[in-house]
Amino acid sequence: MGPSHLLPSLALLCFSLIPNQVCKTCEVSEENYFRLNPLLNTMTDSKYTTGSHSADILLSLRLVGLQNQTLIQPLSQQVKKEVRRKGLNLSLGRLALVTLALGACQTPDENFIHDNHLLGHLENKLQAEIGNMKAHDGSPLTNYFQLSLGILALCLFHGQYSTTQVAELFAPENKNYYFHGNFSVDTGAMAVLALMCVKRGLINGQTKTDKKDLRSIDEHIQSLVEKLLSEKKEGGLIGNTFSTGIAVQALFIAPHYYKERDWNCRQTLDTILREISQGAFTTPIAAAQILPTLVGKTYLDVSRGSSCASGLGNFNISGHEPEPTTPPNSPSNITVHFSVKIRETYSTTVTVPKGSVFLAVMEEAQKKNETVFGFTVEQSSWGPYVTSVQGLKANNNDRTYWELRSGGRSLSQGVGSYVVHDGESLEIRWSKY
Ligand code: B12
Ligand SMILES: *[C@@H]1O[C@H](CO)[C@@H](O)[C@H](O)[C@H]1NC(C)=O
Ligand SMILES: *[C@@H]1O[C@H](CO)[C@@H](O)[C@H](O)[C@H]1NC(C)=O
Ligand SMILES: *[C@@H]1O[C@H](CO)[C@@H](O)[C@H](O)[C@H]1NC(C)=O
Ligand SMILES: *[C@@H]1O[C@H](CO)[C@@H](O)[C@H](O)[C@H]1NC(C)=O
Ligand SMILES: *[C@@H]1O[C@H](CO)[C@@H](O)[C@H](O)[C@H]1NC(C)=O
Ligand SMILES: *[C@@H]1O[C@H](CO)[C@@H](O)[C@H](O)[C@H]1NC(C)=O
Repeated sequence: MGPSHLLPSLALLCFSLIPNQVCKTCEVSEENYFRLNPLLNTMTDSKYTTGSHSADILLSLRLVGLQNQTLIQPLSQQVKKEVRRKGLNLSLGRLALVTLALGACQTPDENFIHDNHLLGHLENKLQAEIGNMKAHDGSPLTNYFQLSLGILALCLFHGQYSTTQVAELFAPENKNYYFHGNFSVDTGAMAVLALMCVKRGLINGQTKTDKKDLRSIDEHIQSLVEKLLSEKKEGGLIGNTFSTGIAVQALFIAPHYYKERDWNCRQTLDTILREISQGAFTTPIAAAQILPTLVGKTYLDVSRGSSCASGLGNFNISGHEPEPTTPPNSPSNITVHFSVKIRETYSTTVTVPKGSVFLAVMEEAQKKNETVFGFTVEQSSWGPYVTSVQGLKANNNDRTYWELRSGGRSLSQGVGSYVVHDGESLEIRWSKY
């Protein structure tokens, strides 16, 4: 019996820990599945089918039990192709997502993991991250979100990892949980998922039990859950719109660590459903990260084959909603202020069509003055990520990055998604996280 059988399913947890009522209502009910359509449409939109997020989409669709092979098969091919093409150049987190996606729901895809020694590669990449932390003042090659994904994949598929190392790395005071001193909800939540899996392995005797490791892992989970709950916002979001999905997964899987009154799950669910209808999850990856949560699934269900059959099952994707009608003959322009801040601030004013995203503003500015506003992006699963401006490159070892800001606040979307407004003051700032 795998460790996954130790914890009762979510439904059973509800009976034992939280009044039945609360739990039943904290999942989208079948008659409301249509409210998930915008998510499924975004995730399966053919304009996004290539790209580095296939694993995230495949994992999400499999977790919610979607059986439509017309959708699943091309994604599965895409994921395998990515591994063959990029091989060991995949980051720890991408490799972990690939493993989770191919290993989910006990399909023949699982063989690919073993045939291509993905677990061995994950083990090596995890050690490389730890090596980098030793050489660079505790900074990993990537980040703690990816370390957690790596440990989660190793834990679920019985790879090798040291629980002592995990207990040391994931102490809640570690700087990698924080950006600018702010607790990163996404990072903390992913750590809770990984730690809960490791804890199950220890209790279950899957991994050799060391009482000290077990105790400290337990304390870490407790403290991280408290931090997550302290990031609860009015309306029930935890962190922001995009971190709430993973945060809720963490709270689902760790119900012993908080009291019922500490969190109104229903309120969180309702807010998310409202945001879906308002079009908040328009990038496939954002949709993929929230979807499992809404049907009560967590990444720990990956190794629970049976749970894949439930959920959305043969749920029919309704096909595409009519695109929101933008009046075709009004290409009106807007004017925005844009500046690059390093030590000095370099400013300009540019005109872009109404409805443009941040990236369009940067491109306009670049046309005006390549030296000052020249920049590079890299495609990532979330869209274009700004890697350099004026030739100055972000570096994980120094914890430097290009931060997007508007009117003095940090943005919660990237240059490819954030729609700019007339008269807005945008800034891209050389920052340390
Ligand atoms: C770690 C992280 C960062 C690190 C990345 C560097 C590092 N050390 O790894 C730092 C702190 C620098 C960062 C910066 C930003 N981030 Co960030 N980040 C994350 C986090 C926690 C994990 C990403 C990850 O490794 N995923 C797993 C791997 C396997 O996937 P990946 O695609 O290969 O990962 C790469 C990209 O995700 C990229 N990346 C990280 N953040 C962002 C944001 C955008 C918009 C893009 C296009 C790419 C990108 O860096 C990763 C490592 O190379 C996610 C949380 C989440 N829920 O996904 C937020 C998250 C993706 N970031 C987010 C945001 C908003 C940003 C910023 C735009 C913030 C800002 N105001 O400047 C900037 C990016 C600006 C730019 N230069 O283009 C949002 C995106 C929401 C959205 N709808 O677009 C998320 C979801 C956090 C949140 N809940 O708000 N981020
Ligand atoms: C891996 O990355 C390196 C450096 O970015 C590159 O030179 C090499 O060709 C890549 N290998 C593969 C198999 O993509
Ligand atoms: C950190 O938190 C403060 C206070 O909530 C907020 O004003 C600031 O924008 C946050 N910084 C970043 C980069 O998210
Ligand atoms: C989905 O559509 C198919 C064929 O159109 C139909 O047989 C099936 O019952 C539908 N499933 C659901 C859950 O509506
Ligand atoms: C499966 O997905 C394809 C592609 O999106 C779609 O055309 C087809 O109707 C779906 N089948 C069912 C039964 O939902
Ligand atoms: C918007 O700007 C473009 C390019 O500068 C210009 O060709 C176009 O006429 C402008 N449209 C309006 C409505 O001002
Ligand atoms: C770009 O801006 C810099 C600094 O303001 C200035 O020295 C340079 O002449 C400008 N180049 C062009 C092509 O306008």
